[in-house]
Amino acid sequence: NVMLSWQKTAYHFQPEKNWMNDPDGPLYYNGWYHLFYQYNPDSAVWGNITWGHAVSRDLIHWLHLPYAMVPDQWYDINGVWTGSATILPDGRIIMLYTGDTYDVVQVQCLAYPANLSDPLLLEWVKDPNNPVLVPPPGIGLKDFRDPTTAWLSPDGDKWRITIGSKVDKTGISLVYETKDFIKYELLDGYLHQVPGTGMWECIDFYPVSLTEENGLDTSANGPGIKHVLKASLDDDKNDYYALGTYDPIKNKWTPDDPDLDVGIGLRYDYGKYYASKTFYDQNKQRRILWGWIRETDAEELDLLKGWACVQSIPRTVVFDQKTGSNILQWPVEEVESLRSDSFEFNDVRLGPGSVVPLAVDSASELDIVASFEVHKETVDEATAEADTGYDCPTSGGAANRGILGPFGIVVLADDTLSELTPIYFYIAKGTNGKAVTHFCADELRSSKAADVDKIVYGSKVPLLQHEKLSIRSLVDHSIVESFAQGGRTVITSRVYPTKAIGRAARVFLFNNATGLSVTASVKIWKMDSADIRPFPFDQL
Ligand code: DQQ
Repeated sequence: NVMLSWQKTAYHFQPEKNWMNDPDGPLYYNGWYHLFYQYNPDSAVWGNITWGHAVSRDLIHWLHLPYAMVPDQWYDINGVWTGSATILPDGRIIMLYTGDTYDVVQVQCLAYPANLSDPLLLEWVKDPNNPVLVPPPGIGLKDFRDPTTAWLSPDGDKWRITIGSKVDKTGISLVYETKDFIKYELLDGYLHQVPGTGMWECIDFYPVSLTEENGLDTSANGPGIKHVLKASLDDDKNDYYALGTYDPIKNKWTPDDPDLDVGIGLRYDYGKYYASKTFYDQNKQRRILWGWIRETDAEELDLLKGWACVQSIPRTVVFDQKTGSNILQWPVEEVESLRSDSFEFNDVRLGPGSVVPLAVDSASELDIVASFEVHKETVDEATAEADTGYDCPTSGGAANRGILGPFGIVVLADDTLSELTPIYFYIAKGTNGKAVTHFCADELRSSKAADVDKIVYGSKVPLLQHEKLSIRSLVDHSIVESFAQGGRTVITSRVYPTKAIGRAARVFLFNNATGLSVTASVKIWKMDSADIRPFPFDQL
């Protein structure tokens, strides 16, 4: 039975059933992490959008709570859409979200917890002044959504938010200033705009420290700080970010590198990953990123299985001090509490064309850390003959052999490799003649099932001299989240094996390069399932 493999994930957050999309208003309050999310109470496809709500002590184990907000007002009757939380210095919590009105206009609305002394923040009140913002002149009635977390204005007595939109094909970020979150003033110009990028959904805007490992409060600015601007492009359904500088007086953000501007440069994730949002975790002084990961099977199958979509394992986000040109994403340390039995394979030599099974069975829930040593001299010499212009998505996948790649791991495979998902590096020649390392995930042979996407994902990964190549992969039944070089390049895959499931799921090392030997060392942990309890729960 093919549907056997469509089992739910074991340690990724998802509702008990039905459809989920964007993470909303994540926050830490009084000992609990709160996650809200776009939810359809009635079906496994998008619609009737309501705010689901769950709480956790550690971002891994969750308690489902009653809906935080349902579409019950004229201004959000067509959907309580995406929004963000702001915790004010006096401890109040502000929730701003987009309402889709009875006549299908996108407006911004204000809500807050009914009772701040309830640590679970069960009940939410919509402000009687709603909607607090309607589309300004010149902005399409359906192009005005997803308010960000607020940050303090330079004089410190007002708050600013940004909201995504577009003018013709130019993606833009409008900025509003407010004292009370009820009355707003639209600031002149845009925080930023990029021609050709279309509608910007779910903008995120936050500071990162150039020198410290910790995350920063959303209002932080000054020397030693850069700002990340992220937009979710409605046109191609990917999350693009860029590093830059925020001038709060001019209210302008400028990218460090115009060639790597928002929407044309770097992505958070080169697989399935969208509508993400960060929050500052004041509990552990870190910035945490949540992202929505949709299914890549047919909609009929989602309806049959009764559920669709998961949230990523939350990731910490920091500036990459080594490269200076990207952020680093890494699964929150709490996920390591799920690690149980471990297996180590050290100094495995992988000659050209080798496939080495690793003695781990029931390999559907794993945390894998693998490193690969290649000899620099070999790479330098061979690069001259290596192929130029390699690109994971058009490469034909891991079966295609080059001089210096592919090599890496194979997950969610069965014994005979009739199903397999390779996660790998491929070294090619860049346009300047120097070696460029690519990081890919190949779904082409991931499933015998017909009605599922089978794509090769990936992109370049920056590498410093003398660095080993490294992969971290979180495998959870139908999802594989993979991080190269400590999180410089990330790929999330949804795969639906029909044979490589349960006890039959295996993991391999491979080297399909023709002109390169690599030495691999791998540590693998089996992962326990997360405890995600329905409401009402017996005990806390
Ligand atoms: N999802 C929400 C919108 C947002 C989109 C609606 C992004 O607010 O723009 O469910 O996935």
